[in-house]
Amino acid sequence: MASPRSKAADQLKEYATATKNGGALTSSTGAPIDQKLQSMTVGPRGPMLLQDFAFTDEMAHFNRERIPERVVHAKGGGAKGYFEVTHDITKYCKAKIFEKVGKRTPLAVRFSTVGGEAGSADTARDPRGFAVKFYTEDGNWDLVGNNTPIFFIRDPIFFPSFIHTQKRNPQTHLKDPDMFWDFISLRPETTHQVAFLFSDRGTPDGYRHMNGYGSHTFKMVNKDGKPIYCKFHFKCDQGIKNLMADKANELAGSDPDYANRDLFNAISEGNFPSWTFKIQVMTFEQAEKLPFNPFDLTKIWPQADYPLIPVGRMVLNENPKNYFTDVEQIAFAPIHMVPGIEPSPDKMLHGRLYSYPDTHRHRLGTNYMQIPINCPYRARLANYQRDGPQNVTDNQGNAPNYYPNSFNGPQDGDARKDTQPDLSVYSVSGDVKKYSTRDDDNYSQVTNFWSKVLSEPERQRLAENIAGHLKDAQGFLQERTVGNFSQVHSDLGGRIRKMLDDFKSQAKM
Ligand code: HDE
Repeated sequence: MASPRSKAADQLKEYATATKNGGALTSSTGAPIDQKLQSMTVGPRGPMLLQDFAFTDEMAHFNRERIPERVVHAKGGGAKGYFEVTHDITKYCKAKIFEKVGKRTPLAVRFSTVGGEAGSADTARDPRGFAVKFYTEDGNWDLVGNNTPIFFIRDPIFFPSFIHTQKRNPQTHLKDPDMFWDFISLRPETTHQVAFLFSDRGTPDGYRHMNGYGSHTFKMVNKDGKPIYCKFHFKCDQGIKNLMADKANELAGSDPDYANRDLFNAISEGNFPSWTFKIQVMTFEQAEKLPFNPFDLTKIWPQADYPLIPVGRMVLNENPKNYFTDVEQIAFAPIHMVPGIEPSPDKMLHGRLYSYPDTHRHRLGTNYMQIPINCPYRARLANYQRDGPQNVTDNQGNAPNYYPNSFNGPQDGDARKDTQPDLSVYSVSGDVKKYSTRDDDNYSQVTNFWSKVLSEPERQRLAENIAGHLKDAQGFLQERTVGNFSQVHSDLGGRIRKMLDDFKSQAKM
């Protein structure tokens, strides 16, 4: 029996059925091309003529086809859909997206792995990116999160080094367990996220069976200008499903595009994945009294104290028409916020507020916001930015290009006497210095994860997954790492040490 073909496998067949006749082939100038099956030569054996524009036009474009891949999150897949409000949270937030129950806002998402290159396997043990762009009437709001509520580090100054340790050794160009475990064990704030990563949730079964988290603490502001801290959660309606380590490894060889294929097929078959969107909130007074730093990205807010509040639903019901335009060129940035959503003081978030638009200007160019998938098409765009490479708009026509001006150019809220300021007002104080956060309680939430969240088989798999990777690092790194995990729980440290010892005795046999 022939194997059943999926929607993804039949993409070209479906195009042919829908299109019937592709029309005349043209050059990039729109001129019809007479012959595309042979180049133009003097005599049948060559040489070629430079006047063959059908050749030079295409070849020159081909030579420039690649743009830089994302420095992290290079491999990914995307989709489009909508957000629908199911519960009223206007007492917390004035953002237009939450205006009223039943309101729908279009969106685009990109899911990704983190460390691998654009062609790497979807089933790698790695966090998954979970980035959402909401096209609101007040501009685009990007919630650029992961499938984990926490992260490896709590100070952005470590990010480039941390990522280097997840990538390739500068000489061998190989993934290097020494680099990985050296950094992890030198910086014990990584322990929480590493425990999550080596648990079953480190290898989700595709992109449809995982939660998403805004991860950082953000601020929501209501129409009276009152702010409240918040966290964002996308709870997966399909149910959580993870791949066991053996299966994930097998798929890495047999179907490295497993997650992308799964997402594309599910959406084309009308099996639309959805997530329930919830928030946690914390008042400024509660934040003051919290025994730990509420802006520390290596920690969660306990749900018993800060319960999840339902808000809405995200549905993905449309595949990208073109991968490059809709997924490769999509440019998310945590600083793409809208009135009603603001940053908290989280320094990791602040590092990211700078980093993303900067990398987009390198990867996509100065005018990356004009690319259709990034353009805030539901808002009215009016500013004093002009020109730049690859400007493809009307460049705001004949409107004045400086501000302030006396000639009716677009005005800011103050000049318009807008009584609803976009931003909340808050005050901070403190001594300017570089504060070390190395010892800000790296273990107690991980102990809770080990003792109260994981079942016994899950605990055993966590220890096995760690030991199976750590065994390839040098002895002193193994020791330091076991030391850190022993601070989570002596049982976790003990199990890893025992497994490492077993590996050593097996190697001697
Ligand atoms: Fe990112 N991250 N990141 N990150 N991140 C990027 O932006 C960065 C962090 C996340 O599908 C880059 O466009 C810094 C946390 C996702 O296009 C870059 C820091 C979280 C994606 C960048 C972090 C994320 C990225 C690379 C520490 C979850 C993919 C290409 C301060 C809450 C988005 C790009 C997509 C991508 C920087 C940490 C999520 C370099 C500096 C924490 C989902 O700008």
